[in-house]
Amino acid sequence: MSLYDKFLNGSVVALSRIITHIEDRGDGFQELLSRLYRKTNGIYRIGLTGPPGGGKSSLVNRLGGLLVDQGHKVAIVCVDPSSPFTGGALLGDRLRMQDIPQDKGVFIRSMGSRGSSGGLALATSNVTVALDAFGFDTIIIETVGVGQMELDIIDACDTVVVVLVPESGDAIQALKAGLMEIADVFAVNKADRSGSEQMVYDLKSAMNMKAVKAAWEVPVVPTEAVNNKNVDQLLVEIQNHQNYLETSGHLKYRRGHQLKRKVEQVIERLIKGELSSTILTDTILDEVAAKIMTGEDDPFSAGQKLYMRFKQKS
Ligand SMILES: Nc1nc2c(ncn2[C@@H]2O[C@H](COP(=O)(O)OP(=O)(O)O)[C@@H](O)[C@H]2O)c(=O)[nH]1
Ligand SMILES: [Mg+2]
Repeated sequence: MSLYDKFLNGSVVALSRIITHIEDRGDGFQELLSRLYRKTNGIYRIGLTGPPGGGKSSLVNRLGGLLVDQGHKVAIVCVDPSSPFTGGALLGDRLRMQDIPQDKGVFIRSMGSRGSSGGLALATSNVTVALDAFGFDTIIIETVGVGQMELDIIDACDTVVVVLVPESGDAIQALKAGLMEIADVFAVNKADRSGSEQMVYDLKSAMNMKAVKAAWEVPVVPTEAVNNKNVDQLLVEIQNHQNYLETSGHLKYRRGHQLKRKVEQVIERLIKGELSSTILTDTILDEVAAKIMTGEDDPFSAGQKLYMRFKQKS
């Protein structure tokens, strides 16, 4: 039986191997993705982001358990751009997620920077295609919210949960990182700590100050992931948002936007690959830089000439 047939038969081992193959951009992975894409059912994507240490993994763990109890087939993907590790969940996350029993069928995968240089967002959405085709109906994507790359990943989610903690400066940091704009739901985790009520109040005020009132009012939910307090309420708000997306027609709009981005990313990646195998090789670039240094050439006309060479070849 081929790997693909085993995958179709529900083998988790085959799923893992297919994901690795996609991440490594192994032979024929594009064709494989096309085939898988035709098997997808529109998996619901929940994204959790926020500063490190806020309790995202702990919340994901609880949310995953609650979703399974509701009868969902859940996959969890932890994206850590700073980590070179790919594959099984990172040790720390695995410990925090250990109370999701394996027999509950939650699939956990972590993704690091390995094998997806410059394309972690694309790699994540490719992995989502495989999970969707496999039959999961809900995916939770956790990523640290600090940079553009992470925002790109979160941009591909249907419901975005921004996780903050009641610490001075956390809200400001979130504002700076552009997390306020992308939040569909706020979780103020570590609500057992002082200052959480103030934080909830501040976030609600900030949301109310928005110039344009949106049809969806962003809820702010205090949670205690460690004590499993109010995480069910967080899930209620996530699912309210899901209902809102479906009934308002926004889901179709978001998915359309995501697909446009996806096609863009596929093309960008193809062109980038072609560039680095034709005109952007180390040898060529070394040569050009040397010429610029001796004054024989300048970066602008050198770039233009290389570009013309590339166009003639393609
Ligand atoms: N006091 C308190 N600690 C928490 C809570 N939730 C998570 N933590 C702890 O915060 C630390 C970071 O949690 P983690 O889930 O790894 O955060 P992440 O980096 O955002 O994924 C861990 O030591 C957790 O046990 C909470 O509600 N209250
Ligand atoms: Mg984490």
